[in-house]
Amino acid sequence: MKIIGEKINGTRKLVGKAIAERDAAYIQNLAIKQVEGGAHWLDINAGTPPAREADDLVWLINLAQEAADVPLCLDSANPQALRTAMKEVKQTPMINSISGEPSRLEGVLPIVAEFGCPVIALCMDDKGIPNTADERLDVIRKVFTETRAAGIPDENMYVDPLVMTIGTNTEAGKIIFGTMRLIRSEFPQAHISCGLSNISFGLPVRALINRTFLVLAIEAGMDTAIIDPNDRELQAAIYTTELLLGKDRHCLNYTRAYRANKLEDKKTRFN
Ligand code: THG
Repeated sequence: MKIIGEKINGTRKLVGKAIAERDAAYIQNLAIKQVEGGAHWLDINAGTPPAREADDLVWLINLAQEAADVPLCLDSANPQALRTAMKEVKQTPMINSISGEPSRLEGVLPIVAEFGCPVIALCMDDKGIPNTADERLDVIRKVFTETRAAGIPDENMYVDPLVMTIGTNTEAGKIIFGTMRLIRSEFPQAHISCGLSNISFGLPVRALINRTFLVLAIEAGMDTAIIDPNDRELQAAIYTTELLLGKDRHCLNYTRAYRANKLEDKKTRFN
C-alpha cells in the first residue's frame, strides 16, 4: 500500500488559518510528521478561491519540499494554478485529479502528459457520479481512451472510484468495492486509490467505519489511499490486511511494525 498524506488541506480549519496567517512552522510540521508516519506522497490542497490558489499552492509546495523529500500530490482542478505549481516542484508530482469532465480533460490532461506525471482519475463526468459500478467503469473507460491517446501509460493512472456516504445510501460501500474489482480486471496495470472520510460522514465512530472500509477496499484491489498517515489504528489495519492477503513476504513488514511498537494498543503494551 502506498499512502498519500491528506493533512495539508486548506479546507481543514487549522490549515486554512495557517495559510491565511502564513504560519510556515505549522505546515512544515504537518509535512515532517506525515513522512515520519509513512506517507509516500503529500497531498497539497490550498482550498482557497481560484484567484488566490496559485499563490497559496506555491507557498505550500515550497514549505513541504523544504521539510520533506517525498513527491507531492497536487490536489487542484485549476489548470492555471497547476501550471504555476509545476514550475516549483523539485520532483515529478502526482496530479489530483482528472475525470471524464471535458473541462478537466482539456485543462489538466495536457499538463499530465507534458510532465509525465502520475495522475488520479475520478470516476465521474459532466453528468456527475454514476450510481452503479458498471456505469462508473463506463465513465473511466472513456478517460482511459483519452489518457492512452495522450501517451500516458496505464501504470501512471490512479483510478478513484469516488467514495460517497454510507449514511445516505447503504449501497455506497458495495458500489466502491464493485467498481474496484471491475477496474482491477479491465485495467490490470492501473493503480486504484481513494479518500476514505466520505464513507462515514454523519455517523458515529467514524474512524472505525473508515478503518473497516479500508480493509475491504484493499481486498477489492485498492493499492493507494489518501489518508492520515499518523492514524495508528489505521496503519495497524493496513499491515494486518496486507499480511493476510499474502502481500507481506515472510511477514517482514508486520513483524517490523510489531518491533517498532506500531501494532498493539498502547494500553495493552504498557499497563
Ligand atoms: N479523492 C481524491 N482527492 C481527495 C479526496 C478524495 N482530496 C480531498 C479529500 N478527498 C481527501 N483529503 C482529506 C483531507 C483531510 C480530511 C479528510 C480528507 C480530514 N477530515 C477530518 C475528519 O474527517 O475527521 C475533518 C476535517 C478537519 O480535520 O478539519 O482531516 O476522495 N482524489
